[in-house]
Amino acid sequence: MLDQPAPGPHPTHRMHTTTPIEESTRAEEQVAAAVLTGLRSLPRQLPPWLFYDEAGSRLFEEITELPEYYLTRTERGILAAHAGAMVERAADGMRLRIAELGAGSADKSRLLLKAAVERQGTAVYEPIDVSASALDAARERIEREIAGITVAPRVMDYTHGLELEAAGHDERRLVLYIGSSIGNFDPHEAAALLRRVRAGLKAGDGLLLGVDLVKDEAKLLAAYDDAAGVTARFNLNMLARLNRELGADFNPAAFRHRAVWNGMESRIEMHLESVCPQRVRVAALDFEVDFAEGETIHTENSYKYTAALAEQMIATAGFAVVGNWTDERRWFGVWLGRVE
Ligand code: AVI
Repeated sequence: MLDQPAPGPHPTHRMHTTTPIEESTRAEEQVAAAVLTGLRSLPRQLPPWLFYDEAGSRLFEEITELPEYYLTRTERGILAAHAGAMVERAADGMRLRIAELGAGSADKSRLLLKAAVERQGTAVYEPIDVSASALDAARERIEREIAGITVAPRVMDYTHGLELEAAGHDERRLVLYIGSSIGNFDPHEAAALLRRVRAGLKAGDGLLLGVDLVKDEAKLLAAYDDAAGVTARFNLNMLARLNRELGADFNPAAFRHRAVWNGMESRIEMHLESVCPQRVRVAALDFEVDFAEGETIHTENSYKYTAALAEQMIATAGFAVVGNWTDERRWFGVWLGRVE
């Protein structure tokens, strides 16, 4: 994966002792299990982490550059304007070491790493991801680009919590969870995930959380249904993945991308809608599924928060809110929570 960690349960919980073959076998089993459960359930659903095969990760990178997808650009602007203040507040007079959930969005985390180096000369960066190859790429890139940063990658499924070596007693750890990835979990799961992260930290450590905020419905819908059709390709790519990995016979032309604003739940939903009645076979699962015309497979939720609800989530997870930065339009928020 590139910029974003796969939301939801990860396909593998990598242990340092497993071989690459064992890992890929386990990943295949987890894909099979998720697809069977999701296509059996009504309404049909597939988990969003299935988006991020190689092609899907590339498409997601393309999404982040789209004119309609304001999230990445807006968060980057907030970090560019306030990275120094964020680092200073998080460090609170101590040295800072920076961990990141996900292998590191090149340019956004770089702003914070540079600010840390400017402040204290050197800093340790711990990207955390299930993908060892994504971590290798992040290490190579960051060490080449930012003098003074030592990258210490951690292969781990952070959705199960953090197991990090204790920071020095003159140090504080700041965990970055940016990019609005938290929005891909339902609010209960999101608070539980942050609570597990909190359990792996000590008093004084921090969480820097990027959250997409509720706004005009048309703006939200455009961000998830762009004119160039990149998000549609990203959504439909999931079917191509199942054809390749599970010998399914989805005809991607017989499904269309749909983005819907669900105001009651405060979330954008992504669906794949069957354009005709059809039967799909998934050979590896020896399983067939019928779709009526108009029936959908629900592939993703992207929750949008009010500032008050974002702060409530952070507080529920056991952090004191000690900083908040936003953009002029208040479209995106970055919060700093501290373990007390
Ligand atoms: C990764 N995540 C924060 C993205 C989002 O906006 O929910 C995934 C995405 N789905 C469609 N476009 C982008």
